[in-house]
Amino acid sequence: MKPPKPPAPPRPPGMQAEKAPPAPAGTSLTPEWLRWTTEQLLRGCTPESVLASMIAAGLDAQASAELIELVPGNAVYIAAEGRAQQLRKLESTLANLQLLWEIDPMYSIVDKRVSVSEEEFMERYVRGCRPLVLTGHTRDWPAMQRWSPDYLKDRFGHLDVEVQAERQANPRYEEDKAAHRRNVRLGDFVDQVLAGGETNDYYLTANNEALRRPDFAPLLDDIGSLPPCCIRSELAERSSFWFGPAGTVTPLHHDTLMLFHTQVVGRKRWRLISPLQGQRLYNTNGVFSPIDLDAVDLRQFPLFAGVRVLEVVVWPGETMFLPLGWWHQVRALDVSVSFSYSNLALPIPNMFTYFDPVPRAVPDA
Ligand SMILES: O=C(O)CCC(=O)C(=O)O
Repeated sequence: MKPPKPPAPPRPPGMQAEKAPPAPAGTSLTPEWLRWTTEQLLRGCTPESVLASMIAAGLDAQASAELIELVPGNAVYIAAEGRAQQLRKLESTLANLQLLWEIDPMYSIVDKRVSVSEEEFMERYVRGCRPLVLTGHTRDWPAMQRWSPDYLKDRFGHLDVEVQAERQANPRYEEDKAAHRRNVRLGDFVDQVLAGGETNDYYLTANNEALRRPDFAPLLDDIGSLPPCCIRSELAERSSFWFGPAGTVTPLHHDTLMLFHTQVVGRKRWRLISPLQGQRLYNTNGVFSPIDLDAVDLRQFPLFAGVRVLEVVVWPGETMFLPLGWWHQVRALDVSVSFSYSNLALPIPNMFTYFDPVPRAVPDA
């Protein structure tokens, strides 16, 4: 029997328009304003709040009101509204799934386990999409005894490596990482890290391809037992080496695959947010969120209110497992050497595609 048609879903109540950028007196309603207005209405903001924002920005009240009335009749708007409604439905499903996850009283605790079987790993952590810290499998790693900064300098100090530099001059240092690339002697970089104290200014991150180079290959011989489901023959291809001072911060982002990240020297604090809450993280550029979990501005990012952030400190010898799509912001608490790898054998490809959301540029005044 055909079920009765449910009533049209209500728009999210009280959705307020964003603050519009200031416009000098006499500014006309450029195509950028048309885009801004359309976007606010598609987000479900009330026409009144859109108008109030435009007037507050210095635009003519009559012209703004006319534009707001005109936009919903536009064929492109009508097409986009259908997609926006689908998106809201998806977001509401994800939000409810998240609430189901949060019913678990242990939701906020990141498990630390000495070891897990492949079956349990696959069931509870991969399919269950839960982060995990493994504490036992590195006991046989020669790296744990060897990879001090001094050893790296003695053994590989003459080699060039790519690092990120001058990060503190640019709040978007990861998004603009190409501009921060520098080639330096590893020995000089070790000296800089050991002498420089706590800073986020320089960091040898996974973007370096060191482990793909034959001269760094001996490092891979120092890796012993691997966590469950890892394919050893793919280790060289799918691993990265990290080295930096205390104080480095990798901003809030998600990866496009699942991976392990082992601390060899020093501790890192990981903050983690469920992929089901991604729609509250204002992701408009690639895999990044503009939110800094060390200083969240709820006036700028009101949707973030109530987002659950998990936190765990990963110690030397411990390995973080990052399941599909989990957002993370990572701070080194000490001088840190780490090793990450994504050589997992999974029933699905270890890679998900994502589309860059369109950057929400503000209109030019
Ligand atoms: O250790 C870091 O600074 C960031 C680690 C990270 O984001 C990763 O391995 O995906």
